[in-house]
Amino acid sequence: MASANLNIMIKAARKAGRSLVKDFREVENLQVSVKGAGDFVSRADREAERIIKEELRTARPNYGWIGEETGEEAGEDPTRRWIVDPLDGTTNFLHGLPHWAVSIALEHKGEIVASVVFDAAKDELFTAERGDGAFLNDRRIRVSGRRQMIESIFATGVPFAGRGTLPATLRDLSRLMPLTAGVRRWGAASLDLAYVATGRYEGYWERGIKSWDVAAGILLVKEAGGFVESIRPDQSPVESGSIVAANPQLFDEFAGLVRQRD
Ligand code: LIP
Repeated sequence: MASANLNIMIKAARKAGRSLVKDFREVENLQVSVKGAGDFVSRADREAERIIKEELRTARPNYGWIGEETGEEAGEDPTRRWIVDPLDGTTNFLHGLPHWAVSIALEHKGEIVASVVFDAAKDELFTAERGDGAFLNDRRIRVSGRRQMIESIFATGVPFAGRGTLPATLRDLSRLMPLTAGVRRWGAASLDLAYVATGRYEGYWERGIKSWDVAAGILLVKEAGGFVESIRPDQSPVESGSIVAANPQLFDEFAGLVRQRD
């Protein structure tokens, strides 16, 4: 049984998802004008955040907030805040690729306690609450049971336009690709974590990532039986800007490779 807070989050994610699906159908028509499409998607993104904020704020006016588009706002209750990415996978959305999601997490005293990642284009709703397991459309999910790197698929994000973390990511790729069944780069961190939680792939890592991209997905992986840490082991995976997640059988080997310095 979902808690009241999770139900509020699901309602907000579905409402924003409906608005985004409508806009996504328009994107193809706008591809002729790249600037037009870019502006349109920024508006769609901001509108989705507005919808989510209105829903969550109406239901829980005293919680804090951090959202990709509107930044951080303290709440009367300093122990609870929403961490929201209204449109994770913006570049995919802009290019008409149906791989993007609404991501909403609830943090309480520094811990993520409830999560929703909603892939509205595929109608896949991933949810989790601390201690209650993780679900895809109400069906319980588990991380994969694979034990061999060579049979396993891993996902990452490659920084666009050669941002600062590109050399480290290329080093990771050259180390991992010969040892695995493949590396995927699908462009939506929240879904990468949701896919680790469902066992679609065995692990995911990324550098240069924001809290709103990963907060919800982190709880999905943990509640599905997986491990998640920052690439720097002493830091928080939500806040540190780097993340490594995998099933328990492969976590140490995989994280060891990602953490290796040369
Ligand atoms: C994106 C991520 C993607 C990552 C990008 C970016 P956005 O989020 O989910 O996987 O590689 O750097 O952060 O900007 O689409 O919400």
